[in-house]
Amino acid sequence: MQVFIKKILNIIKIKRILDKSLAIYINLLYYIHNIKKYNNKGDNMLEKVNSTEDLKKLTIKEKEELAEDIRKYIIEVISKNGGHIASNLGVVELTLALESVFDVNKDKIIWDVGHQSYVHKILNGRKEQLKNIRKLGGIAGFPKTKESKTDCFNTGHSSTSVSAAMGMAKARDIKKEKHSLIAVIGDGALTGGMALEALNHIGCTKTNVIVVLNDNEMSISKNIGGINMLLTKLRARKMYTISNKSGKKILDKIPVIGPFLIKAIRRIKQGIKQLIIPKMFFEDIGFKYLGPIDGHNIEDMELIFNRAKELNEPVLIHVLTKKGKGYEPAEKEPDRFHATSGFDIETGNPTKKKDKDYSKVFGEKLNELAKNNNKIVAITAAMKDGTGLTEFAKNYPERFFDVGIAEQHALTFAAGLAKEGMIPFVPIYSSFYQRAYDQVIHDICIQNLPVVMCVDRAGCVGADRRNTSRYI
Ligand SMILES: Cc1ncc(C[n+]2csc(CCOP(=O)(O)OP(=O)(O)O)c2C)c(N)n1
Repeated sequence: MQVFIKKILNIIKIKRILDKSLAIYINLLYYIHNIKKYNNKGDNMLEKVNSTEDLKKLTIKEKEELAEDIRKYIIEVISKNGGHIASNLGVVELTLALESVFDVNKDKIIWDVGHQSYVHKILNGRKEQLKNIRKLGGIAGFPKTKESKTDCFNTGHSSTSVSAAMGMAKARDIKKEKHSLIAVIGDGALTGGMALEALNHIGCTKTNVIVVLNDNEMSISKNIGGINMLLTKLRARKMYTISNKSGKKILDKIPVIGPFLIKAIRRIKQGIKQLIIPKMFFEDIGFKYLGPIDGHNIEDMELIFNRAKELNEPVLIHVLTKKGKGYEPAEKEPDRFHATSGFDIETGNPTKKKDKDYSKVFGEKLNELAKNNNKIVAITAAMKDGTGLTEFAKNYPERFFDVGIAEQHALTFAAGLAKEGMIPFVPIYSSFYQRAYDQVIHDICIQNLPVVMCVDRAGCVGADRRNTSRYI
């Protein structure tokens, strides 16, 4: 009996020692974690990151800090130089997650329009040069293959990324190479016919391309059209959240087996999600649809991108972001901050008063004419404010049409209106009119239809009118 009691006491002693050791081990882990946190406090993460190799070494927490530093830097620079600020603030986490998972030196990321590529430029050798963005001799505001190997395709005009990615993917397959092709396209750019033509091609050929749909519900102004209606339905679905924060925190505290449990639970959740999401538009045209996912949650995005990387089929990842994220004036007025000249950071007000320009005069005159002639209609391809049609849209909503980023459709649509006796006015920046040459010739000129084509920002334009010159 005595021996038995002794044994029990020994077991209790051993258990106590083990408990104490475990407690010391856990405390030690917390201590190391806190020291790390303390050391990082106040540091500028952006100063430490000079490449995507540096980025890949960071923890999620550090990447979140980096995101904030990048935002501050972009706001500082663009408040002086002007530029596409709202779109860039919206893709900070998205860029960090993409360039953490994919290898920019091997994989190819194509930024549609390319106006949102500042974060990519900062991470890929142009942190300092950003200060000279859009200045003579400075770096461009759009991806430029001449600037960096990591800018793998020049963009500027909307809706080209998916076609280019498809072409590059087919070349990869013919050459028997192995890398990922990623097109990052906004919900605005997705209204462009070319993007839909490319999705159609990829889906039916089952080409391994990843399309990241950056959905912020905005083109330059609020996005419109049937595609937007489809996205609204998809947005209403419960967000695809993988990192359940509270559960994860508890599991994280269990040393050794905790992380394994988290991974296992995530896999199960992903499997279930795939089962319960019914077939939908993108799936019906041949894509695996993943999403919607929070475009400001780096950890969730990394998990999804890693998953997409493993799949050998067309994948569309629906990411929800906020245009202007992190800078209040831009969050409140994302359209004004889509592309801005210099502004005061505190108030968001422009530093220079804007002179009355061509578009304003055009808009005022058209308003006046439309008052006495109800056959006058106005069409824009997602550029209501830029082309001076804001007042017209307010005064004559039934005679105003925003067709999305669809210049070709805008012109043939105008031809149809003109054929039936209306007088359509179509103001489009000269740069984007190029999209509709065939429609101008085939549908309007040859049929001699009275469409008034208003070519804005044409010829050699000054610094105030960057739209024509900036792509050169
Ligand atoms: C063919 C063409 N038409 C018009 C434009 C002008 N434009 C530049 S960005 C943009 C809106 C793009 O919206 P989205 O793709 O949703 O990107 P976001 O800025 O919202 O991130 C437009 C209309 C363009 N670049 N190309």
